[in-house]
Order: sequence, then C-alpha cells, then structure tokens
Amino acid sequence: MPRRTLALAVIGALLCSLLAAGCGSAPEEPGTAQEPAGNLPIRVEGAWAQHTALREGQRLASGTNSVIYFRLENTGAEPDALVGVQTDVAMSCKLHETVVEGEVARMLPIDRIDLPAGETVELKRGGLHVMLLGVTRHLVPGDRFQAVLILEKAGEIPIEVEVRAG
Ligand SMILES: [Cu+2]
Repeated sequence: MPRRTLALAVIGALLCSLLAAGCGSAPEEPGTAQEPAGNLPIRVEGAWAQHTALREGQRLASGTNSVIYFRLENTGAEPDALVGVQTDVAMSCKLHETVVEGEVARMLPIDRIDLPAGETVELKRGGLHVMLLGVTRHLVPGDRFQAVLILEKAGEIPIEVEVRAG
C-alpha cells in the first residue's frame, strides 16, 4: 500500500472509532442506580460482565472487548424491547446474538431484544448478550460499574453490573 493511502486508512479508522463512541455518556450516580424510579414493569436481575484482567499488571490492549449478561423480566401486560445499552466503560455497546452453524459459533449484531409481556429473557453465554466494544479500563473481578438499559417503552433503566471472572 502506498504511504499516502496507508495514512488515509489510519485516519479513517480513527474517525470510525471516534464516531462509534456512543457509549460514553452514561450517568454516574453511585449508590442510587439499582432501584428503577416508579413502577417499571421491567425487572433486571443478575447483571454481570466478563473481566478483562488476564494477569496482574497486564496492560489493557486497545480494542479489548467484553460482554454483559443479565435477565430481563417483563412483568407488565405490554410487550417491550431492549434497544440499546450505554456505559462509560466501553467505546460502544452492541446487542449481539450467538448463532451456531455446524461447529462454528458466530456473533451477529441485532437491533433489539424483544420482551414479550409476562416473560423473562436471559442474556447468557452462547446466546444473547451485550457486547462491550473497546473497553476503556480494566474490568477486574469484584468491580462494579454503572450501565443504562434503553427500553423501547419503559425508557432508560440504570443498572449496576458486577465484574466476574466467568
Ligand atoms: Cu458479541
């Protein structure tokens, strides 16, 4: 690749990662996050994230990703859907599902996770999950961080996520 083309490609990649930074504005309200205001029909349980620290003192590689899992219960009479997630521990968050084709598991981006009325949907390993792309700090087992779930009808639900080793 000629040098000029290479430089443009690098600039393009930087711009893309800047534009993808949709995740950085989650409100930081320690101690107040777990109780949703009002009587929201959506309950969030067991939120945890995969740790990033593989070895003590290891530096966080750029482009490190992680995952958040939780259960969502829709106790209401109306269907709802998870349409987005925000947190400041990652450059961006995407909803993914894991699809197994033969021996190969692949992750596919999805627009929404439907929550039928009266049902519980579990995000778990090998299935639906929230992908944290470009983690901005080490996630150490025992840490907690804030995230905001964005529901189509219920709106924003702040949650606290516990970091676990897996
Ligand atoms: Cu994924």
